[in-house]
Amino acid sequence: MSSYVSVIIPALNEAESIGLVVSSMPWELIDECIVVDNGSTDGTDEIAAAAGARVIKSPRGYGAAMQAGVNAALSSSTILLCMDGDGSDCIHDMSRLIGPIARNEADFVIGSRVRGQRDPGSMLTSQLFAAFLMGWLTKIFYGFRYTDMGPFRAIRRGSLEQMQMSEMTYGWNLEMQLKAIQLNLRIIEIPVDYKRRIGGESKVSGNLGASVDAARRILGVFLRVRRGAQ
Ligand SMILES: Nc1nc2c(ncn2[C@@H]2O[C@H](COP(=O)(O)OP(=O)(O)O)[C@@H](O)[C@H]2O)c(=O)[nH]1
Ligand SMILES: [Mg+2]
Repeated sequence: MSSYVSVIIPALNEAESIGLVVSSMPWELIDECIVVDNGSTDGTDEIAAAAGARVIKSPRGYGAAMQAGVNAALSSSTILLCMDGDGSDCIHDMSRLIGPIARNEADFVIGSRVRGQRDPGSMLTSQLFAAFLMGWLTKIFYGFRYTDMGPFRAIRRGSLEQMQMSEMTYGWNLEMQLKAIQLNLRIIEIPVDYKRRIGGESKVSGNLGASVDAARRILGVFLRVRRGAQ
């Protein structure tokens, strides 16, 4: 069975990187590239469109952007690949994320930056610690060991739809990981390389207020999914 792949990239004020990210898409592997913008003021949307992306708008928030991208994917697409728009994720890892799903060996393939080659300074110590803590808690409470909550990942579209995602902020990634365990999906974690952002500013890890909010959301997701609430 052949697969159709939709790439989904959330992008908020990523004018310095989004053009390069979109124009490096491996079109032999993917069928569409959706960039989800919500209020960029630096022309991110126009640059992304000029580089070949389909640009859509979404309500505020990282998870809301991801969900809007999922909803907008072509009806024919069977695999969704998520990545960031700041140039941190490496295109050369994409086929290893998509391959196991296309070959029907997995339903969810998550890239672990912790296990890959990282540019110095690309991940903060606080992010490494959060990834370790979450991996440990997930092992204890769910019986599966993740080593990262990274954004670079591929999932079977039908599996994501089953999850009925509800987290609209930075907890979206973890919600997907926990629900993947709960749904008994075939999960594979692979090492992926990680670079420093090409330009612009971090909206999450490099921003103290946003990091504290993200940590709070992530913990909230952990407790909520654990209780079985939506
Ligand atoms: N559309 C949209 N994209 C977002 C939002 N917040 C972050 N992003 C994008 O999500 C990706 C990850 O954000 P980033 O600032 O790099 O987070 P960091 O890697 O943790 O520092 C980037 O492509 C951002 O442009 C948001 O509220 N809306
Ligand atoms: Mg980033």
